[in-house]
Amino acid sequence: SVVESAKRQAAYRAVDEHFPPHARFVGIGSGSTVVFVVERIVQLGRDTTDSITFIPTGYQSKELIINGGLKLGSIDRYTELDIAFDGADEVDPYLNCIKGGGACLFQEKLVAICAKKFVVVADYRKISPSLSTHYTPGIPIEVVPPAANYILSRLTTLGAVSPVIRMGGASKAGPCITDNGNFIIDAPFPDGFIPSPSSPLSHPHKPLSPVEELARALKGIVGVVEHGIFWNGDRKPIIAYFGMEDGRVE
Ligand code: DER
Repeated sequence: SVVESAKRQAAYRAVDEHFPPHARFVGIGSGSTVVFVVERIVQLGRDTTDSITFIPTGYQSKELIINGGLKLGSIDRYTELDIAFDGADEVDPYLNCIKGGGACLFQEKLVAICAKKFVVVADYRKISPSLSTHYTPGIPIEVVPPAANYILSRLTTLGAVSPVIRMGGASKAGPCITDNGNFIIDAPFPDGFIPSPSSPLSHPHKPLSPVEELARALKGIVGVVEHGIFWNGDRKPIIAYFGMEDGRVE
């Protein structure tokens, strides 16, 4: 399909252009686009990959690494990674992202923050003028289950519209349970966030962008483990590759 080839194009270009020749530790994200990242890395051949340890961001990612015949490591052992590749659910013009559609955002963010370089790969559907306008479930938030209902009420006061606990759907009765044993709340902010450059930590007095304001507020709510807003400001720049409908990669 057009979307599948767009994912593959983005993933292949990202690996071709950013895979460090002497990498030792590489983070592998979750979702369907990162599948093509692993596919491309495997194509580099064992002479290249045998000296590298690959760090997963959850059970699906772990399976990807194992099935690719790649050496599996873990983030609790290796916390300084050369690079991490991952997908995203929505990316604004400043490369602020919403992640968590696959409910893996906690380990994804942990691996991303430990990587010298964080590369997002996505198809054209993820490009958005303002976060939470195209990805309508809104911001995924990992929460400790007993706090879920309290957090739902706090999110409403922060402007979320009908936030919900993500259910397991056809694959599981009751709430979705993350790889860390927590719930996910999806918090829609239909008005979106004014896209703006992130304020690097080096300029703490620079006013925070609206999405950063919310990110900080979310972390202040008792019971919130982590949220799916990834932005440039908190660390090294995010690099993004988008597979377009016409086959181009941007
Ligand atoms: O949960 C996430 O953030 C994943 O990276 C995922 O949502 C990316 O989506 P994809 O399956 O379209 O790559």
